[in-house]
Amino acid sequence: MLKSVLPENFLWGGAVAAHQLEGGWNKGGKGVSVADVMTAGRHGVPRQITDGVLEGYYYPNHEAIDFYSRYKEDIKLFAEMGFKCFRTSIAWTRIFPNGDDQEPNEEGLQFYDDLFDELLKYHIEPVITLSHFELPYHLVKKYGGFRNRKCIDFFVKFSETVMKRYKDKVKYWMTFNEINNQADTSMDFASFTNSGIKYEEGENREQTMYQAALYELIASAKVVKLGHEINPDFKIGCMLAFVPVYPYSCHPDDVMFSNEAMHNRWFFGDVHVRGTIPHYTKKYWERNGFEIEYTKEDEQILKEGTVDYIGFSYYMSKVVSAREVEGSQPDGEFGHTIRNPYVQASDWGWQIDPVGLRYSLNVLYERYNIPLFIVENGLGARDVVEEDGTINDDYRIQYFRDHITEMKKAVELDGVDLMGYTPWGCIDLVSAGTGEMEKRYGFIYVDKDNEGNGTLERRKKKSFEWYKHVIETNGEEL
Ligand code: P53
Repeated sequence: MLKSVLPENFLWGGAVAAHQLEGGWNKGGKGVSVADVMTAGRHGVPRQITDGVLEGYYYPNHEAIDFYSRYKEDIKLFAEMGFKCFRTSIAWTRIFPNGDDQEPNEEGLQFYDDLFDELLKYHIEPVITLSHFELPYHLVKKYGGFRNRKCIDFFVKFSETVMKRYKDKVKYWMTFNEINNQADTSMDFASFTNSGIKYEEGENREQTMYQAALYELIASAKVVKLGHEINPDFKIGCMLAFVPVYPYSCHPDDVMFSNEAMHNRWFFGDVHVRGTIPHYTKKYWERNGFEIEYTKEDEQILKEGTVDYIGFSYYMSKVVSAREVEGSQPDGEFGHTIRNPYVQASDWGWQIDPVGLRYSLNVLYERYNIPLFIVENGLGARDVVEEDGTINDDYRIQYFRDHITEMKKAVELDGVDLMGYTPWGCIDLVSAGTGEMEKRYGFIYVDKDNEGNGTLERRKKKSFEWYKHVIETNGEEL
């Protein structure tokens, strides 16, 4: 064995989410989730959210890649790559089809028992997200999603049910996937997928967002506390979408502006890790006259339910300026962003910035000093199947090589405590943002297109053998 920079027990693997690959949307007693009422969009064209499942629309998550019936075959391929862990989520609607049901659905519980057994057969550790854009649609219709405090209890009940059931099979958990996406209130997508919220005409979106987010943070804290009681060995983390925001220039106003912009990320991390609502957020609420409801008891729970580690996704960085400058483009979250001239972007406009990963690992670890886990990273790209059936995704290999190199520097040179690395969409799946199949991330190709045509056949890409070797050498040979 080569001497390596990364710890021996480093969790190499891959990441997915139930709704993006399972399919079987109405099988085994599963209820309708928010993902089941979203149509396909594409770059620049948002996914439509329909009022329930309607005739005449194409819903890409309904079948997805049919992992629901093919998971044994797929896990075998993950095992062949040498995965130490596999990150997926539990579809809430398989367990509580409506979200407010009295009793859980045994068939759904059994499905995940079988899935986890299959992983453990190959010594692959399941890493489980409790809520990954999969809220029961019934909770949207009846309660208005997480704008309603009742959703705290529904989430806690769901989490308690699965944590008890799988307490000897699953050790690593995360509560809410990319909980901070909703900070961008300009997109209907983020509030709907995070919190099951459809904004109403004229409502103060930001106030609603903060209220829902706080309820989720309280729910998360309750689950962390409860989880540790169920099994003291559990490691329970949060999950942040970490998109660092750089200042456009050394103009002090730009530097200050980027600092303020980062509050959209830190708020969520600060509550999860420090257990208190940060001073800048309280001031922001006050200045804007937001009335956010929470009790003394909630504050106590936040303190008692701080997370064990920070799971985060890293795909890109952004650039902001306090002024309109050349190359500014409108951005819902910050008014406008600027195209970074020093980095390339993907076909979907995501700026590829490997150094930004090392930067992110540093700022997160400096701020919080608890273990970090990169639970998503990767390149969404169009792949071509050659005449001979091969898929030569050298661009993807290059992306991973560059990011893993920077990740290793953060560990070796900067001393960051890093638990593992799970590239996103290790098998091609439905894009969350656009609903496309052809925004591919996988080491494994799935024969299916944006309209839903294809055999669903699986095929190894060139990156498959490459990643296998990376794991074999614990990241030494890239
Ligand atoms: P897609 C926005 C920004 C960063 C990550 O995204 C994001 C999003 C939402 O689209 O989502 C995460 O599929 C998310 C996954 C998602 C993945 O990144 O839009 O946790 O569910 O698939 C990639 O290319």
